[in-house]
Amino acid sequence: MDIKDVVKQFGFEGELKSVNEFGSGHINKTYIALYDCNGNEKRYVVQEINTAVFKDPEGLMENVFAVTEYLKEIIAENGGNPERETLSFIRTRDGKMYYETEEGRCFRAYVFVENSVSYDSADTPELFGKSGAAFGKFQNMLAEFPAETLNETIPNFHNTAWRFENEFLQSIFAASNELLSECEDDIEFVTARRDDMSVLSDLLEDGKLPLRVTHNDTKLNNVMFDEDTNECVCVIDLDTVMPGLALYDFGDSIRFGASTAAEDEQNLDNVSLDLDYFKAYVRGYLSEAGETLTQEEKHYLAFSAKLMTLECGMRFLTDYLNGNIYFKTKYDKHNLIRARNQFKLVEDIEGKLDEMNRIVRSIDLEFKAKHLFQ
Ligand code: ADP
Ligand code: GN1
Ligand code: MG
Repeated sequence: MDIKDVVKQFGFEGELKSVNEFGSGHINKTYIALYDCNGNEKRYVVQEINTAVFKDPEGLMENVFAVTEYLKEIIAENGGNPERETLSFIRTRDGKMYYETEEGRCFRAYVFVENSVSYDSADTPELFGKSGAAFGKFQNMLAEFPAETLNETIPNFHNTAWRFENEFLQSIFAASNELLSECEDDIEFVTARRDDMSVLSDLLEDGKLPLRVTHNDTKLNNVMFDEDTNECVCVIDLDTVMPGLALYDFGDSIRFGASTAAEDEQNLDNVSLDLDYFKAYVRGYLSEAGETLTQEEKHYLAFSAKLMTLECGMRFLTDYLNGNIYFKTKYDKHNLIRARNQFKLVEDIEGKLDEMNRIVRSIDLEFKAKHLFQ
């Protein structure tokens, strides 16, 4: 079905001018639909949900509608602009949360956040720090949301040990000898870090870390910034909002945004963890979430950056061994390049963990001291 016919299924105002593909996500397909509305340009975002990854689109849309409605109330109570500071989903003409074509393809639509941009990398630590504050605030706003009412759209999403046992090892068993010999060192790299994988899930199971409503995909390009002021406008890409650990969100942000290189940079000499970016993110994040987080959570912030990077690298490697069936790729070895990039970052983080822990402790103490004297 043509994308123009899909777009017409939603209750958009005006006359359709164009539909163009947009964004750099690895899973869904995003389009911007441009409308002429009495001489004014109006844009809408239409996305095709990747149903191979999100097998329950109904459950996914229930989550995003529930979370965005909840956020809108909090934003309005605090004097903010609910239409701009969270996503606004638009139903189909017949009132459904998403449109399903006869072939079973699923599309949903939301209001385009005008005058905003997303970044694949931050030019300055300050900008990255603002995304930390945005995700910290997002976490706080959802602190009282009844997590048990959310559908677990992808079970075990950040359960690294589960992914190792059930996905990574399976991909090794099924891979050809040729692939296995090409990836021998990479497989060894992951396996050598097996003990790290269950650290957070064990703490959760033992009740030492609280279950929270989390975003689970906290890449920098999932925050929209105001084009004029460069202040954060809203957090987007809510498909993976589920019960989880605050540490998943913190760690994944660092993995993506505090690296000195893009996720698929091939020259590994360019890949390392920038401590200034890390520091700025910790400051932004704790400025919003510092009072909500437990000491145990803060204790594992730096470690979570290592674990989320290892997990993501392992997922890229798994997909490479499986024949590239999950993440969008642009060339044959794209997933292998991404995996090696993440492993280089893991190694670098390992060498910097003590310093990262010192940074977290000192910023936390600084905020605590400020509160004492307020
Ligand atoms: P993906 O799952 O593919 O990452 P996203 O929901 O993050 O999809 O959307 C991809 C990109 O589209 C974002 O990085 C952002 O630049 C843009 N985008 C998404 N939603 C909006 C919106 N409501 N307003 C403006 N731009 C948006
Ligand atoms: C995917 O869709 P996107 O690009 O925001 C993936 C994340 C990975 C990320 C790696 C549902 O996110 O988990 O961390 O790629 N999303 C899903 O860049 O698997
Ligand atoms: Mg995204």
